Amino acid sequence: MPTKNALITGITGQDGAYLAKFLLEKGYAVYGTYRRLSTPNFWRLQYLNIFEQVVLIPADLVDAGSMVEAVKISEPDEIYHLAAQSFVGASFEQPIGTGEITGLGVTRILEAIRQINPAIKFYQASTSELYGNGHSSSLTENSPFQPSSPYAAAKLYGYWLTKMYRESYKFFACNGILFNHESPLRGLEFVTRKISNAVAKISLGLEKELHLGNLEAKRDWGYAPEYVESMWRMLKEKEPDDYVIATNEAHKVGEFVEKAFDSLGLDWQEYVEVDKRFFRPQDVNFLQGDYSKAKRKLAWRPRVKFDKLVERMVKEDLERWARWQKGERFPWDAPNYPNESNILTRTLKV
Ligand code: NAP
Ligand code: F7E
Repeated sequence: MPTKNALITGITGQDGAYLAKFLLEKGYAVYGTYRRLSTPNFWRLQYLNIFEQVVLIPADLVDAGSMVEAVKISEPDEIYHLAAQSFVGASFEQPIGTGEITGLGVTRILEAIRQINPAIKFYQASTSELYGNGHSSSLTENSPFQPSSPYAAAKLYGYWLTKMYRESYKFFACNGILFNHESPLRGLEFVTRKISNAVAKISLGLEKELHLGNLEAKRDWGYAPEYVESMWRMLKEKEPDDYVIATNEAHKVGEFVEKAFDSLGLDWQEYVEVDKRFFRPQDVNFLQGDYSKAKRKLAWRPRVKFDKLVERMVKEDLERWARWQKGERFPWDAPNYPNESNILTRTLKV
């Protein structure tokens, strides 16, 4: 018999799928919200072999009633609020939609909790993007926020609402300020997976070049399966609080590129083109997180660091494309993903 019910919003995303697997292994009954799309997006749950073990509830963050319904149906002890329009680049294209989903969506679920059962523990997926530009040293829970994109501004709203419900209504509500975390389940539009997928295809002769934007930006990249465990640990504490989750190392996008090509014996300079379509109206140049508080209070620390992460992502994409070439078919996003060369947007003009 499961001991507890967990509701994960955004169970079809990278973190949602890993967290679902983690919580199932802990004995939870796992419920997850998903959006109705013209083509279902369950590949990550299938890839992790957990699709049959979770209960799916259709809900959209812009539809308050559907969120209330999800909370009523699942009767959760814990809610992990991961659903969001999570792509920073797209938030410049769709700033209003991003505000509705990534910002106001948080209030919709907090209100559902307040009305149905204020004792539910709540995790909010906050982000290192809150810090924005203007920093050059490792960031802590006390560093100032200066959001530099519509995504970051929407997340800042969600961060404060979470804190506000904690203080006003005594909710057990935590902000996890997670720095970038990646994996073979990462969406293909994010730079790490875009690189690992392209490197794998290039090495097998399936692709000739890779177009990228700002190679100078530095990010603190960790491994997603480890980061979802920190979410659970936060909700296990006696008191609700906010925590930075990071590796305390920053690397340039260019370093990721070089390391990824290098891992398959290729020279990146022969394949990579800098393309102005992939620059943002404003980019965050440096992000590095100090996870001392999480280490001290949650006994959490990162294990997979930069080199291992790059190698792991390239290796898995290479194996997938090799299986694909042999005719094997399995749940996977890459074969259906368009070459970004034919995507035009306001900020990504040719
Ligand atoms: P992700 O892969 O992009 O997943 C986002 C999830 O949100 C997907 O399940 C998506 O559904 C769902 N979603 C999007 N719009 C929705 C809507 N209107 N209604 C309901 N669901 C909606 O993101 P992730 O990398 O797992 O990240 C999880 C959370 O952590 C996000 O809130 C993200 O902003 C935040 N975060 C991520 C990182 C990171 O480095 N990964 C770091 C800090 C914070 P579909 O599958 O239908 O698209
Ligand atoms: O960009 C640069 C880009 O899109 C990383 C989300 O999970 O982490 C993520 O946001 C860097 C940026 O992630 C390309 O300009 C260069 O400097 O992989 P990204 P992100 O913007 O850091 C945070 C913590 C979140 O909360 C978000 O939800 O890479 N870059 N060339 C590129 N980025 C992309 N996507 N594509 C390029 O071609």
